Amino acid sequence: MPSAETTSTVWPAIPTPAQLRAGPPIRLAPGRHLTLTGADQGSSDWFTELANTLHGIDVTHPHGTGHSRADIVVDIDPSQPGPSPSGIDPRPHPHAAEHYRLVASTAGIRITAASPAAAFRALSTTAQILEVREGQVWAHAATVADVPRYAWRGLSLDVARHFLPAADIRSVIDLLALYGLNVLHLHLTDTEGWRLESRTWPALTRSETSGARNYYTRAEFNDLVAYAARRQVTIIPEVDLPGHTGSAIDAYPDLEGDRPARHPRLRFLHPDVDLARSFATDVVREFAEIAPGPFLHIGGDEPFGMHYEDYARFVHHVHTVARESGKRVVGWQETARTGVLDHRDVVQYWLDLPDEFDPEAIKTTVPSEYHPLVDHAAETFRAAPGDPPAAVRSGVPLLMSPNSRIYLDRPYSEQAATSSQEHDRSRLGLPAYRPTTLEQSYSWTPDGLAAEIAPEGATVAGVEAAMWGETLTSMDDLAFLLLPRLVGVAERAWSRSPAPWRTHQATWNTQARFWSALSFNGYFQVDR
Ligand code: TNX
Repeated sequence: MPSAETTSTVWPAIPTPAQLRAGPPIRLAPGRHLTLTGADQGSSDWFTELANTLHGIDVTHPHGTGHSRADIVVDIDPSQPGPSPSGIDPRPHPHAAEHYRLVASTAGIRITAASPAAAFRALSTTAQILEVREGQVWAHAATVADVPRYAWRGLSLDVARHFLPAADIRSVIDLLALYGLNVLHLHLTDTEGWRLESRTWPALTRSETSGARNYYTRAEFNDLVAYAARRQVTIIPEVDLPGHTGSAIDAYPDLEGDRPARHPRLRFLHPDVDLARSFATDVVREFAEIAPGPFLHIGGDEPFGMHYEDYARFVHHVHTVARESGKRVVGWQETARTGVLDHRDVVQYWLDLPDEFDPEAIKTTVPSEYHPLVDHAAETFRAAPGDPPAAVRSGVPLLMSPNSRIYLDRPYSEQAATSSQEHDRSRLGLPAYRPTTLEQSYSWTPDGLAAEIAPEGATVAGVEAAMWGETLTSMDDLAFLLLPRLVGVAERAWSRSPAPWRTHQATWNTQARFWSALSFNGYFQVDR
C-alpha cells in the first residue's frame, strides 16, 4: 500500500494532463465498489476491467433513476470545444476528438468527454487516481482539462526477431491503452522470420515448423486489430522491404534472381528481378488488407548492399502498390532519400547515432566476413543527417523515434537494473549501444529535436518508441526493457505540460504496482 503521504503529494497518473489542479485525497466510496454511468460500452468495459485488475474494485452500471448519483458520471458531448492535437492522426476514425474535463470531489467524479475516445482517455486517468485503503475507495481530488499534444503516440514492436504470441500482444495493447498511447506498429517481417500468414506466398511462414507456431494466422491478426480498436489503439503492420528480407529469400530463393548476395546479411530484393517485384506487389496488398488503419509501414531501413538508384526504384514500386491499395505510407528514415513519399505519408526518424557508430572500431570486434556489412552500414548512417531536411522539402511529416532516447532496446546505465535482479538482466539490450540513463531517455522534446534536425521547420507527426527483439527471450525480458521507459514516452507524446524529471520519477511508486497488476515484471520488482 502506498502511504497517505505519497498520495497527497504526487499526482500519480501518467500522462500528466494539459491542465491540472490537484487537491488532497478524498473518500469516494465506503466499500471496494464503484458505480459508473454514461460512458459508451467500450470505455465502460475498459474501466470495469482496469479498476478490477489494478485495484480489485468492483464496478457496476446502474440504470434508471440514480444515474446522476453514481460515483462516476460520464457525459459524452461532441460539442465540447477543445483544441486538436498536432501531427497526423493514425486512428481508423480520424477525427475522434480526445479532449475531456474531469472533476473529482467528495460528490464523485464527473467527466465531460468530447467523444467515446475521449471518455476512454478520461477513464484511464480515473483508474490511475484511485486507491483502496482499508477496504474503501479513495481518489485524488482534482480539476482536469486534458487534450493530447500529438495525435500519433506509438510503440514499434519487433515480433520478427522475437515472436510474441497473440495473448502477449494483447497485454502490450492494454499497457499502451492505460497510458493514452494509440499506435501499435508491428514489425512483422525481417531476416529472422516472417510472422504473418500469407495467402499468396504460403512458404513465408513455413521456414520454422518445429515447436509452437511462430506467426499470426490471418484470423488471429484480425482479432488483434479488433481488440486494439476497442482500446483506442490502431495496429499498423510493417512489411520491411527491400532490405531485411532474408527470411523471404530463404523461403523463395528465386527472389534474388541471378544476383545472389555476397553475404547472407546483404540480401535484398532487386527492382529488376520480376519475381521480386511481383512478390512485393502481393505482400503489400496483403498487409494493406489486414488492418483498416489509414497507414501501412513499408520498412525501407538499412538497404545494405544496394545501389541508391535500385533502392529508390524499389521504394517507388512499393509506394505505388500501397497507394493503389488505399494506404498512406510510413517508411523508416532512409526512405526520405528517395523523394517518393509526399505530404500524405510519414517518415520515421531514428538515426541519431552521433559518435556511437565507429566502423573501424567495430571491424576489430567482428569476423572479417562481416566487414562489407559494416562498410554498408557506415555509408547508410553517414547520409542520415540529410534525411530530415529531405523529408521537409518533400513536405513529409516526421515521426520521432530518436534512437538515443527512445530505442527501448538500449541497455540501462543504472547498476540497480541488472545487479539486484534474481535473473541476470545484463544480457538485455543491444551491446553495440552505449547504455542510457533513465533520465536521458526522458529528457528531450519532440519539437526541440525536430528543430535541431530540420531547422527548415518540420511537421511532427508524433512520437513512437521502438522495441527491437534481438536480445529478447521472454515476456519478462520485454517487460524489463519496456518499463519504466515507455511511460516517459507516453508523457512526451501526450502531455502539453510534461512533468519535470523528478516528478515523473516519483510516479513510479504508484505506476510499478500497475505494471505488475498487468503482468509486466518491469525494471522495478513490486510486492503484490
Ligand atoms: C536498426 S531501427 C534496425 C533494426 C535493429 C535495430 C536495433 C531500424 C529501422 N533498423 O533492424 O533491430 O537497429 O536497435
